[in-house]
Parts: sequence; structure tokens; C-alpha cells
Amino acid sequence: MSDTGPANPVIPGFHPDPSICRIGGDYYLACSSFEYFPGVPLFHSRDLVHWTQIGNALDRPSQLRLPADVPSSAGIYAPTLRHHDGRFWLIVTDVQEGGGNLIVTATDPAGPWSDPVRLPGVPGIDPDLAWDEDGTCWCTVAGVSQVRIDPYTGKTYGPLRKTWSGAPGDKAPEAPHLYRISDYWYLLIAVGGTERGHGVAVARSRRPDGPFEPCPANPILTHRSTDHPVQNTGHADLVQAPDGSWWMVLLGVRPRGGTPGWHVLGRETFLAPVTWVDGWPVVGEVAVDLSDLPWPLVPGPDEERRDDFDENALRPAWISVRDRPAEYCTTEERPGWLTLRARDGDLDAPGAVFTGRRQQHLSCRARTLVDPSEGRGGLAVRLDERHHYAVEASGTEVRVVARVGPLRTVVATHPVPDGPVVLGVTVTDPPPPQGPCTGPDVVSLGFEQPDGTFTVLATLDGRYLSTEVAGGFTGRVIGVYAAAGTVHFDWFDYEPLKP
Ligand code: 6LW
Repeated sequence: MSDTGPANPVIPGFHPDPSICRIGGDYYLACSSFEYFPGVPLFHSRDLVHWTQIGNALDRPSQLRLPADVPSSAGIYAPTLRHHDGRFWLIVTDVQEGGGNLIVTATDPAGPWSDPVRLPGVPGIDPDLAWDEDGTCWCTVAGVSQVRIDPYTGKTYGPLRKTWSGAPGDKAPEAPHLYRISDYWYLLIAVGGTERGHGVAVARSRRPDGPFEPCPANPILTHRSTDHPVQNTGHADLVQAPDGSWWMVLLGVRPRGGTPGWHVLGRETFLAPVTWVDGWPVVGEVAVDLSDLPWPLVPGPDEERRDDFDENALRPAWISVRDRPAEYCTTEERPGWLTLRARDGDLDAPGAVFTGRRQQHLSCRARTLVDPSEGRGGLAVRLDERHHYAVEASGTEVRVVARVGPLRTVVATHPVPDGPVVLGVTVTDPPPPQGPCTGPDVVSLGFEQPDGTFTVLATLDGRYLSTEVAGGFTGRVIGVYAAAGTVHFDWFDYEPLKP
């Protein structure tokens, strides 16, 4: 995202559980995707701060099928991305019944990725892959446990053995990554759970399978019990920068709006410096400003603000709830338009037809031109099926709908002339001081009049679309949906706004 400049978070928006891999001057990074399809977004960078999405590892039904009853925040968890033996390896967990851990490989991380090799003998989330000098492949999972595997077949050798699980009493030892760095094997893990108590701990051994000696300074990173603007820091992966210095990518959140704070963009990817003291990694500040990096910056292409739906395939940033069969979501039915066909009612329904992109900026604006002549649908800010705000059109009416937990209400309606109409959403952080909302941000929803003026129909408190209210592991996604019949969208604009 070159418009964010060299700043943390380096990949803003719902991009948790980052795993990173370096090949010469190129860096690749993968994140979790939960109930969205395609799964596991993949990014490329040459400087660790400018990242461009190049694809999604699980982008066809032969790799990923998320059934209609898969709950929000289930689905695809916590990948590890590595390069070994001339190819990229990605191991990840599908937490559905019958899913489990799976490996896909590719020679080009932009894809195509292989069909999955499944690992029925390796239970547990957050799988990691590491190879030792003789080619033995170690798979380590949350808990923390480890087993030798054949990554080409998924076969396991020997029992799953407990390795090192943090200090006694550490909650949720998870997100393991195992590395050979100079004379030691390092086991980096997350502790404390992915909420405010989150942290990173490390142990080392002369062997990949331990016994592990814990770092006396554990946790080597945590923001628990601080008022740092970035909270929940943990789930890290180590990497060397172009100048040879060490860094980690990790997840963190930005609670806003006072105490206790609400974070609305999900868990985002941050970058933090690492130095080595007495053979232990020491983590520096998770600084917001990264403009003083001692290596050349290589900004990627500017993101296009408008998507005209002129190409056959949607750009990789577009994600749909659970699946995207062409029958329900296509750019081919009406060329130059995205056509959505309702399957199972509104955004609240398990089979909702919604496709969108992650909200990546604290303040932003999205617009779409919708033709509702054959159905009902519109533009929504979605956290999950129980938490979303939407502006939709049908016939000669637009309306704003709010769903917060068990409550669903039509907040406003307005007549419009027959024909296509521009719907819009603006997210403003912080909320205007004189306004009625005191949460982290406000979400304004409305439509454009025929003379081009924008009419706001409702201004809603953003806290209700936050993880602190809704729970879960995802973040906001802004996109289009069909709730009844067939709905066509000519274009979709997403634009960051200055606070
Ligand atoms: C993931 C676990 C975690 O599997 O949250 O922050 C879970 N860490 O490691 C879902 O992202």
C-alpha cells in the first residue's frame, strides 16, 4: 500500500498472523483469512514496508471449500510461508470438521498454488515448517508440539511430542516458528492469547527438537498493561532486512476512542526491529514512523481507487463470504459490471452473497454505482453476519440497515428516481467533536442525488463494528451484496481520507 508511506502498520487492515519469507531481495508474506474466499492473501515487497498483494494461496474450490454453516472467524487460520528446495511452501489450518492442517506449494508465490496435501496425523492450529541440514522436515503446532513429517505426502514419523510452551502459567502458547540461526535452533512462540495480554517469547536449543532453554527476558515483546497505541502485539515471524539487520513481522491492533478502546480494522501486520544480545533476540519499539530505515525504499504501484469491473477476474484484494461461485458472483453476465445474485437472504444469512475488500484506513470513503432494477442490494461495512451497517437500493427506495448483535433495524429510507444510483459510505476517525457518537469512529451512509450532491441518511457509531463488541478474529470489510434477486454494480471506489 504505497499511499500509507513507510509507517506501521506495514499492512493495515484485517491482516493477522503474518508469516514472512525472504528470497534474495524479495519478501513474501501471508496472512489468515478465516471465513473469506479466496483464502490466505499473499503480498510481495522489496523493502519490508511497501507491500503489494499478488494473490491468494487458496483461490479455487479444489483447495478450499467453506460450507454455508462455517461461522465467522472459523475457516482458515495462521499460515507459515517458507522457501525450500526450489519452491514456496505454505502450511495452514482449516479449522472445519474434516479440514485440519494442509500444505500447498508453488514456484511463483503469485500462483498457481498446488492442491493441498493434508496432514491428518498433525492436529492443532498454527502449523510451522522447518527443515534441518539433513532435509528432515519438522512440523510444530500450537501447544506447543512437534512431529517429523514428509511434506510431500503429509505422512508423519513418530509421535507428536510436546516441546516448549512458554513459562509455567503462560496462557495460549501458540504461533510457533522454528529457525536455525547461527549455532542455535530458536523456537519463537506467542503467549497470553491474541487479546490485550498477547506477547512473544523465545527459547533456544542446539537441536530442532529441543530440549529448549527459555530466554531469561521472556516475553521479549508485549504491550500488555501499557497505553501504547498499538496493543495485542504478538504472533511474530523473524526476517533479515536488505541490510542484514533483523526484524520481526507481528500482529497488533489500534484501539481508538478512549477507554477501553475499540479496534475496528482487525489485527494488522506491523514491523519491529530485532537485535541480538548474548545469542537472544531483543525486540525494539513498534514505531509508527518507519521513515528512517537504512535501506532503499521501493514503493510498489499505487493502488487504483476505482474498480470498473472491466476485467474477467476480480482483483486479489476482493474477498467473498465463504465462496464465490460464478452463478452468484460474475463479471461476465453484464460486461463491465459485477453481477451478484442473492442466494439466501440478507447479510445476516449464512449464505449471504457479499464481496468486498478490507477496510485499511482509519478514515476512508467507498462508493458504488448500483443497478437495483432486478433485485435488492447495496454497499455494506461488514464485521460479521451479526455486525454490519449497509445502505441498499431496491425499486425507487434507498435505505440504511444496521445489524448489531441480536438487533436489526431499518434506520432510514429515502425515495430515489428509478434506475442506477450511487451509494456511499464514509468512515471518519475520530468522530466529529460536536456529533452524537463518542466511539472510535463514525460510519455515515447515504446516496448521491441526481444533481451529484451526496445525502447522508444515517451516521452510526463505529464501536458496534469493532472486535471488542463483536468478538472474533477478523476486521471490517467494505463491499457490495445482493439480498434479493440480481443486482448489478458498475464500479466500486475506495479512497483513504486524511483524519
Ligand atoms: C491464531 C492464533 C492467534 O491461530 O489467533 O494471534 C488465532 N494468534 O495463533 C487466529 O488468528
